[in-house]
Formats: sequence, C-alpha cells, structure tokens
Amino acid sequence: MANETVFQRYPRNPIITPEAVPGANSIFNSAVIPFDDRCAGIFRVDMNHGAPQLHLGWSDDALRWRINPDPIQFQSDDPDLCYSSGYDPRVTDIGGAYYITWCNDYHGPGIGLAETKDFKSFHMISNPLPPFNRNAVLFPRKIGGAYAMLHRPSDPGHTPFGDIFYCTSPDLVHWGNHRWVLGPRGGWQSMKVGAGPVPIETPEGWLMIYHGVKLTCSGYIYSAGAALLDLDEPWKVRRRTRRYLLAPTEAYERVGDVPNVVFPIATLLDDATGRLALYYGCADTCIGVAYAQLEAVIAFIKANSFEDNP
Ligand code: BMA
Repeated sequence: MANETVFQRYPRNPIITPEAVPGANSIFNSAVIPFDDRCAGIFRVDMNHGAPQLHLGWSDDALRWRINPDPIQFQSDDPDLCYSSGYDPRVTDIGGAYYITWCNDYHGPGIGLAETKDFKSFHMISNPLPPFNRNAVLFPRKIGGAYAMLHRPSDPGHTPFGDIFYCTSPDLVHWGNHRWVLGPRGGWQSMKVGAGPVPIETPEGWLMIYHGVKLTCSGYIYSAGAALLDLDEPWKVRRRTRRYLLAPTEAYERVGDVPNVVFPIATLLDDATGRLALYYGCADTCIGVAYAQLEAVIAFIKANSFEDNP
C-alpha cells in the first residue's frame, strides 16, 4: 500500500539486501555520494557476529552496488583515536574532500569523523562529540567561516528522547557554539528527531530531511520529514513539515530486525533534472530509494508546515 507523498518509491525496492555481503545479517542506514563518474557508498553492514561495521561500496548507476566484504580500515596518527565499530554513516563533500561522520562506539555511542580524498585510504580526524550522541552530519560548506554540523545528543540505549543540535568548528577537531535546532512535535515526530542526509542548499534555505519517531504500544515507528533552515543561521528553522514525507507502509519497511523503520540518510541530486533520490534504511534490514523533484519537496514543506513557530 503506498501512502500519499511527494516521494515515489523505486518499484524494485529494496535495492540492497543482506545477500550483498556474505555473512551479513543486515545492510541498512548507509551513505552514497558521487565520485568521479560513479557513486561511492559507505555501508552499514551488521555481520552475523552482531557488531555493525562500515564497508565501502561502488555503483555505476546508484542502484546496483558491489560492497566490499571487509570493513573499512581507518588510519590515524593518534593511537588513542580509534574506530571500533560504526553505524549510520553520512558522507559530506566539502571542496573535494569527503568527510564521513558516523556513530562510533567509544565507551558508548558517540560521533566519529574521518576524511578520504580517494575512497582508498581513510584518515580518522577526531571524535568530535563524546558519548552519548548519534546522527551527526556535516554541512557541505563552511557557514560563517566555520565547519558546521548537526547532531543528536542521546543515551547508551534506545534513546526515548532527542532533539537536533547545531555546532561549529574552525578545524574539524574542536567543536562548540552549540545551538538548539529542532525538537519533537506531535504525531509521527512526537518522541524524538534526528538529522538525516547532508543538508541541501536551496534559495529557500537548507533542506534538512530528518527522521521523526513516535512511540506506540508495540514499539517505535520511524518516518521521514523535512525542514528548511536559515542559510546563514541554520539553527533557525524557517519551515517544518507537519506531515511526514515517507513512513513505513511497504512490507520491507514494516518487517525486519526492527519493524516499522524508514531511516532517511543520504540523497543524490541530479542538478540537470532537479530529481532528488532519497536513500533510506528499511526496518534495520535493507536499503530502499525513493524519488522526488527537489522543487516538489520544497513546495510540500511549504504547503504542509506548522503555521506557528516551528
Ligand atoms: C537508532 C539507530 C538506527 C536504527 C534505529 C531504529 O537508534 O540505532 O541505526 O535504524 O534506531 O532501530
């Protein structure tokens, strides 16, 4: 059953299932980004030993992917800075350098930050935010002369709360100037919210697609919504959707390791046509993609946003 939305699911979803990596239990919540004339992906692969790891993948058409069976080896000059396991990666291109943010297990879930220029070697820069934190994503350019990041303070468990925050850094190592951006509101986003894909700069503001969670008598339901943030002061929310953009309705979104999860995490924008492809994790098991025109998403946000202060 399809819900009424501006996004249209790819009819052959899911595009990636656990069979893509031998021994994988699940592959979901993963980042994709154009690189040279193809697409690179940083995949969350939960192997049959249970620990989530980040794996590199490649695709010529952004639909059919080859994923390395071995996890990425992150290098660091600092022996105390370690990658142990990783999940929910985002990848941001800032001037031709690619920055990966993910949930790094460092005495609890916090944020890891690494850089690659060639998707061959991966250099870990810092743990910009200590536990407990998740859902960090960098903006694709400096704002007010500083690197900028969205993130979501959390707890060591299945976090029954969560607001999106903004912070900045001169050097990707030292982070501060923390600002509150967005908290839960009614309905599909009534329990917690977390940033999703890399924000997209539009004349109407930064398009931030995010997940919202509501609690039911049988568990959490994760859906995708969107907001427009001020271009110069992105902690100021200009618009925010009252209705979700995408919620679990399909069998592969409703049934899996964690049922009823649509987890938006990456986009590919075709500048020539304005078509936006949204990649999302499905039920913590596989990956789906859905398409919309960027203009239509912005029109949807405007037509479906809260009338009062977001
Ligand atoms: C969050 C993260 C996500 C996951 C979601 C639903 O806390 O662990 O990776 O998709 O829960 O289980």
